[in-house]
Amino acid sequence: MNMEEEVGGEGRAHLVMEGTLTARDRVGVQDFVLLENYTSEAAFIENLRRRFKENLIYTYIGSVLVSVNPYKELEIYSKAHMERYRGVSFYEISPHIYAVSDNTYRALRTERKDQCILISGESGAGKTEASKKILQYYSATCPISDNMSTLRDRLLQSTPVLEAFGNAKTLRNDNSSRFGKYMDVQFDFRGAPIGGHILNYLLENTRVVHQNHGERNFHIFYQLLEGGDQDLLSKLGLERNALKYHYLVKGCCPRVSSINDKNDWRTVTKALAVIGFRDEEDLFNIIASVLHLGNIQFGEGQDEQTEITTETQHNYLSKLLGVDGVALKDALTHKKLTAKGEEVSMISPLSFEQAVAARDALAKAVYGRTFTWLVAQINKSLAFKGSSSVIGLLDIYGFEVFQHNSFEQFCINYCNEKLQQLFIELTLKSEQEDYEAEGISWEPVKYFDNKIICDLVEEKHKGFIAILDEECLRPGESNDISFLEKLEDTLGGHAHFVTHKLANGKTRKTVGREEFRLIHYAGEVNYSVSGFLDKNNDLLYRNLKEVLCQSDSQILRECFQREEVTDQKRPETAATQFKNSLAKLMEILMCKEPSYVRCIKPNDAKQPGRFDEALVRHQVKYLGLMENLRVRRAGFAYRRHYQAFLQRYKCLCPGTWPNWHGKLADGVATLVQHLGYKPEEYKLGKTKIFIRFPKTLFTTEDMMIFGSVVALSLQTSWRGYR
Ligand code: AD9
Ligand code: MG
Repeated sequence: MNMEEEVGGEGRAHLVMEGTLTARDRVGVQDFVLLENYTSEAAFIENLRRRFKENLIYTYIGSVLVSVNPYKELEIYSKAHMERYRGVSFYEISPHIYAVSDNTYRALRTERKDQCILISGESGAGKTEASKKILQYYSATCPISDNMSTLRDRLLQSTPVLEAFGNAKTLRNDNSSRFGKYMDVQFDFRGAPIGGHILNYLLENTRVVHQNHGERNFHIFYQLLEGGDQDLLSKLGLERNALKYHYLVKGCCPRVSSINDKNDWRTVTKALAVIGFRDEEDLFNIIASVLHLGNIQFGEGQDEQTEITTETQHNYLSKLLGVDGVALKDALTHKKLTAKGEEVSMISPLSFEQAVAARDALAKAVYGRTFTWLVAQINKSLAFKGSSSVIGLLDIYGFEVFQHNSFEQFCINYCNEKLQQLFIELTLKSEQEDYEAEGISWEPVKYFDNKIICDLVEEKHKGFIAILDEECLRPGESNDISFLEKLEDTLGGHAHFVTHKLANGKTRKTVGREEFRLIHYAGEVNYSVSGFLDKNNDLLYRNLKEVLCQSDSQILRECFQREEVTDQKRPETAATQFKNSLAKLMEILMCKEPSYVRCIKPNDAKQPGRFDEALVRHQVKYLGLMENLRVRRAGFAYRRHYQAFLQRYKCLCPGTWPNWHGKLADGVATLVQHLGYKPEEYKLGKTKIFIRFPKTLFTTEDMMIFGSVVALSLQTSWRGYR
């Protein structure tokens, strides 16, 4: 039983109880801005720990929700809980993901401004679960427009489909999202969901051909093999045994105890039907073709040329891809050399290693593009054209710092720099606007503006990505090390870029010779430069693209379009594509009112009840939570509308009790004078009182609790807290 139930299941009572000293000692404060020692990381973590032990997994920093993964089912997501949060003011009731959902929805309705909820945190922290809970909340509590119940089902069913194709078992999470996701939910003028749109980011498609020990490929492969009926498998030339497929055995764990692939297959095929999917056969052909591709082997043939030695696999492969077998064979073992700007020149045979790389590049491209195609199909089925207001949900990878960091971590951490910038701009801006609107003078907050790091990465011509792209333009002449040297030449001396070379000619021991370090807003990260060029380049040979754009498969023809082959322009590099899609995302988010959910993983063992302080401290740092709190506390800890403040505390002052008939501002002034507030403790704005220190509020709150007015106070409302 958690604290809420202990105090009678009434959130308001819970808050009041949390206001008392004894309860506060036990369950901590429900809003970090109430911490006396708000600059202390230790106090912050202790507050999280206390609450976690009491199953209170949610805590606020102002309006930011911090969520700690309980790794067990808590009885806090029922329909009754949803009802409890519906239409209730944010601070009136204990922190919850439903409070954020509801508050965002009401802001959309009343302020008529598009909203977004940004969910971040490291792998396994609970981002995807949080976003599902938000969607469930909306689908359970929002009105339904005429004929729109199917839309609601489609919105919900898009999740299992995307998870099947985009999630995988990793060491950190049995259901890890291997792509970033931004989803718009559209609402009509009555507040009913009427449409949706999904943007996907940076699918980790190297997983298609390689998995680390203890990890799996994307779920869909195992689901198909376990759940697909025998007729289907025979048609696809597949055996019901994951161990037979090279692409599925690299991580040595085809089965996972927490996953039931057979059941999940049923869920996914049903979900595809709900979404109105008609190309299932084509889609499963492609999934099967990737498995056959993995089993294609090469050997040495006549004239010492590389050739395919697995004829049966090749036959299945060309049939499933809907392409000419001879042409495919040719394209897997040869490459077309094109002189600058001209059409064909020479066909050159590939070495064994090159053929293996070409095969893997094809598998990654086929899978990756099919995933993007799938997102486009879901979007078609959710599409609504007409005027609507929008709540966006962003479920995207948090800051990543591993023992070994590479191109993927670089992209992810760059993304987090951009989100931090957005946070600073939007939060500080709205704080400032609030003070200005209320006519309150205040000291501007000093904070670290990470624009300098974003510029370092994305500046035209001399930024990190520009240098990387330039090196990719010199195939044969450049490699990862020459790229590192170029970085040193251009960025050396920048306050946020470091290599092993010190200015005095000596060597820095903490950065390897093939590494560089970026000093991110959240801390330092060393990246190994190895693989940067390959990962940034589009490695799929042109002749393979040519074969695929002539496929019989409708899906593949949409994924590999003729213009790509005929167009002489170089395709955009991975980093530039990512940079551009992030810029678009920032534009989308910038014009919305943001809410934040910061997720924390309490232990690496995925176990309930365990709170590993060192691990949590690491995340508090990389999520920038202390900085969040500092910004939030820089001005005034609390602000409340006069009416709400008077309503709650008027009983503490004979001058305002039982009713104040004059101006609200005068009533509040009378009240705080009576309570002995010192001038430096508060300010009176146009419509709100601003309280600088939490202690002031606690003292007042304690007077309410310990005085003879408990019963009365429980009936009064606590609205308009901010
Ligand atoms: V990743 O970056 O996609 O690898 P997420 O998305 O942050 O990661 P996810 O939401 O998938 O993590 O949560 C991981 C697991 O933690 C889930 O599969 C659940 O088993 C567990 N979890 C997360 N949140 C909750 C919760 N609120 N209640 C119960 C939870 N279990
Ligand atoms: Mg996830």
